[in-house]
Amino acid sequence: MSETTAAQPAVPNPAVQPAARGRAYDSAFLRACRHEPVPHTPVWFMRQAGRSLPEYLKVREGIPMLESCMRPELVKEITLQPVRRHKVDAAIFFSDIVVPLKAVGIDVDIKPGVGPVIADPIRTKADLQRLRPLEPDDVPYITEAVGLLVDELGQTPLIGFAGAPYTLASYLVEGGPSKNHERTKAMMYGEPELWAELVDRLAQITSAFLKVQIAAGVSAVQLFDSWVGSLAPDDYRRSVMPASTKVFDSVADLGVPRIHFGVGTGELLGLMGQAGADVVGVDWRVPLGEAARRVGLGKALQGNLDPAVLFAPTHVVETKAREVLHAASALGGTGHIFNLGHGVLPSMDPDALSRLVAFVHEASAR
Ligand code: 1CP
Repeated sequence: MSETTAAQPAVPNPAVQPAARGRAYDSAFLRACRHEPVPHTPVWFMRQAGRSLPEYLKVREGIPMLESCMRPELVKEITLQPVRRHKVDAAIFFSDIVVPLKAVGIDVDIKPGVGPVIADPIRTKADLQRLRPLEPDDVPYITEAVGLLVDELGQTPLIGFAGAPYTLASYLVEGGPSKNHERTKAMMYGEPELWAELVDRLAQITSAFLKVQIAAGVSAVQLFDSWVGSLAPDDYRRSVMPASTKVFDSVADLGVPRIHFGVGTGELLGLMGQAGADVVGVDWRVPLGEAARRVGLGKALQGNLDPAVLFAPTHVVETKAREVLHAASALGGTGHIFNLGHGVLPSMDPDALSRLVAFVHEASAR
């Protein structure tokens, strides 16, 4: 089932203006976001910073996750680690999707081995009052850390990010990570007005958080809607898409490409394409050719090697990576950013990731 059936010629996206975005403007990553020719296919990995790297574990020792996100020098070091080690084409800012929630006063902690835990979940109209708008002054450490990084990264682009309203709502309503999102969906289906106000407030917080990062100098932004794949298309269209579109619209004129990513979103790709991003992230369940057909004209694609492939022998990783590159080049050879279909897993061998970067660069050299 798909929303769009047109083939996918390379069409430069007029929404991505050639604004002066600093020294990274001509990088392979930003060129690919804009559907321009590239010297090689750019590659980066979601969750490339973090527990797969011994140097990360070392600098994080004894520092709680959310505290580490508020220390600009530490954020700079952790963000740079995978760039130094793997030679990826982009850095992703080290932070977490719950940082802006903490910044507006929500009592949230990231528990080791669990993830974000909310002390008092948001479940009633009265609870919503605790979700006030985010102001730039709430996150001075973000502005400072982005500034340090942009200076240090030079021509390597820095990707800023935020959580999308649905995924943030799932943590706030459930109180923590959840498999079935039952309380979240109960509110979405059963109390549509309360739900609409919740995702609308989250859209404001997310927009403001992205704008702070853009003002400080990030070259692109990614909206993570990691858990939205649990919804049927009609529910997504009705209950989630307006809030995500609001976020994309709010940063449309700021000169940076907007990436939209979720997991298990095969049936939502058409709608996610319409929600407003310039680049759509694809997980490994949908081949890139089919994803392009569903997403529609003019959008670049990001993805989509199954992360678990990295646990297979090197020749298998390379065969599977080559399949992804072939699928992308069949679409016209522009507008592809190589990535995994979801994040790096903590138990992955960092050397396998470095080898994969070198392989993608070599196999895609034009
Ligand atoms: O102590 C630790 O090392 C905690 C592990 C960790 C890390 C390294 C968490 C807890 N967050 C992060 C950093 C992080 N989170 C980054 C920057 C690093 C990078 O990408 O290189 C990013 C982009 C995120 C975004 C994030 N946080 C998402 C969206 C991405 C995705 O993987 O889908 C989500 C869903 C979260 C919530 C979260 N934070 C941490 C965990 C373990 C989780 C997931 C929990 C769950 O299963 O619900």
